[in-house]
Amino acid sequence: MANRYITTPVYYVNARPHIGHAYTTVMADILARYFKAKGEDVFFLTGTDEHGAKNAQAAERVKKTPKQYVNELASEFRIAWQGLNIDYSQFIRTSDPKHEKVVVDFVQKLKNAGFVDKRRYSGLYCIACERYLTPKELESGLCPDHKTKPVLQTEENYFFALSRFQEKLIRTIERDELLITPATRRNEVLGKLRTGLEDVSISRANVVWGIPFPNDPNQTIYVWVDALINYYSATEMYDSLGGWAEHPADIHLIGKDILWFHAVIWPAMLLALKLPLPKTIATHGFFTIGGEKMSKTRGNVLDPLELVEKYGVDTIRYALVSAFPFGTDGDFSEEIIKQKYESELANELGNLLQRVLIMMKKYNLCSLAKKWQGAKRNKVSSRSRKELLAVGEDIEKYRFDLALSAIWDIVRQGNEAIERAKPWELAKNNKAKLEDVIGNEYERLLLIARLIKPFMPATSSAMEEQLQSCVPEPLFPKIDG
Ligand code: ME8
Repeated sequence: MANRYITTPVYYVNARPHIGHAYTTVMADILARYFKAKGEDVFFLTGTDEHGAKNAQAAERVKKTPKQYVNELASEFRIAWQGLNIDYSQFIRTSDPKHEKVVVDFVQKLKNAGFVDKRRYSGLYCIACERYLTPKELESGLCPDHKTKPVLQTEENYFFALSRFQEKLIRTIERDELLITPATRRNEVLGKLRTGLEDVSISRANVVWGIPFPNDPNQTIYVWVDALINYYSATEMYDSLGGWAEHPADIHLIGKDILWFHAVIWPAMLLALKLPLPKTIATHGFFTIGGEKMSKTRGNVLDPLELVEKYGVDTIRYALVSAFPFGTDGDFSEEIIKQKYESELANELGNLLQRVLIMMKKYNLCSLAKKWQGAKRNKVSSRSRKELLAVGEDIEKYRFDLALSAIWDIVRQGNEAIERAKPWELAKNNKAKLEDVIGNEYERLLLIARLIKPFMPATSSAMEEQLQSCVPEPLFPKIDG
C-alpha cells in the first residue's frame, strides 16, 4: 500500500501540453523518484480534466465530438509525459465512467449532508478560467489572467455552502494542518479568507459536456468540482492507494493560478463530508517566455517534445527546474536551455566524466574501477552522506533549484581538483598519488550520479554504465544549429 501520495493537477485538454504543464509534472516526478529511492512506496497521480465549456469549445473549433477530441488530446499528454520520462503510477481521466460515478456519489453526499441548495444566480463567467469572476477582480472589464471579456450568465444553479467553512479553514491553515507552501501563498490565502467567503455554484444549466447532476438531468456538475474530486476518486479506483479516509493526498503540487480551488474549495468539500484534508499544497510560480506570458497568439508556446527532441530529455528536465526558485515567477526560453546545455551540462558535468574516464584509460586505471566501486557500495563516505542528506532536504522542501546548484558545486569542485592536482604530471612520477586523485574523482562521479538520479534519471544511468565499463561517451554531445 502506498505510503506517499503525490498529485499534479489534471490538465485541461483544450490544447496540447505545453512547457508550463511539463514544469509541474517534472517536479512531481522528481519528488516521486526521490521518495522511491528512499525506499518509500509512492503513488504518483497525473491526468486530464476533460469536461466543461472550455474543452467543449476546443472540440467544436476542430469540428470533432467532445469525446473524440478529448481522447486524442489525452493521448497527447500521455505521449508528452513519456517523452519527458515521467514515471507516474496512474493517469486519471475525468471522462472515465468510474471517476464519473464517484463524482456523482460525492455530490449526492454533499446534498444529503445539507450543504447544497438551488438558487438563481447572475454573474460574469470566464470560460478560460472556468469560473465566475467578481466585479472586484476585473481589470478594465476584462479577466485579469486571460484579458478576455467574461460573459454575463443568469441561471438557476446548485450552490455549495462554502461560507460555512470560513472559520474552520482559517484555523486549519493557521495551524498548518493543511500546509500551504511557500508561506507567502499561505498568507495570501489566509488574507483572502479573512475578508469573507461566499457560497459557490457547483452546477451549470447550459453546459452539456459534463457529468449530469444527481437527480437533475437539466444541470451538469461544475467542471472544477468534477476535477478536484479526481484526487479522491483515484483512491477508490486504484487498489495500491488506500482509501482517502485512511490516507489522503500527501502533496498536491500545483501552479499559483489554481491555489484558491485547492486551498479553499477542495478542503471545504472534504470537511463537509468529514473527510481528512490533504497534507500539503505546494504551489509553484509561473514562467514567462522571453519576458512575455506564454500564449498561442503571441506564438511563444514552447512545445516540450520538440525541445526534448533537440536537447534531450534530461536537459529539459534540468533546465525547467533550475531556471528559478520554486515559488517565484521567472523567465524561460530556448536561449536559457541552450546556455545551460553548453555550460552546466556539457562543459561542467559532461567534461568531468569524460576527462576522468579518459585518464583512467590512458593511465591504465580501469582495472581499479571495481575496487573503487566495491568500496563505495559497502560504505558511503561521510562526505557523501552529508551531501545526500543536504540535497534530500532541499528536495523535500521543494528547493529543486538549490538542490541542483549544490550538486553543481560538487561538479565544479571536481574539475577544479583535477586542475590543481595535475594528474598528467603525477602520471610521470607519482603513481600512488595519481591513483588517489583519480579514485577520489571516480567516487565523486558515483556520488553525482546518485544525486542527480531523481532529476536526470537517464543521465544518471548513463554515468553509472560508463563508470562500470570505463568507456567514455559524451553525455551532452555538440548540437547542430
Ligand atoms: O487549471 N508556468 O488546468 P490547466 C508554470 N484543469 N506552470 C504552468 C504554466 C506556466 N506558464 N501554465 C500552466 C487547470 N501551468 C485545471 C486543473 S486540478 C483539479 C484542475 C501548470 O491545463 C500549472 O501547474 O489550465 C497550473 O496550475 C496548471 O498547469 C494549469 O493547468
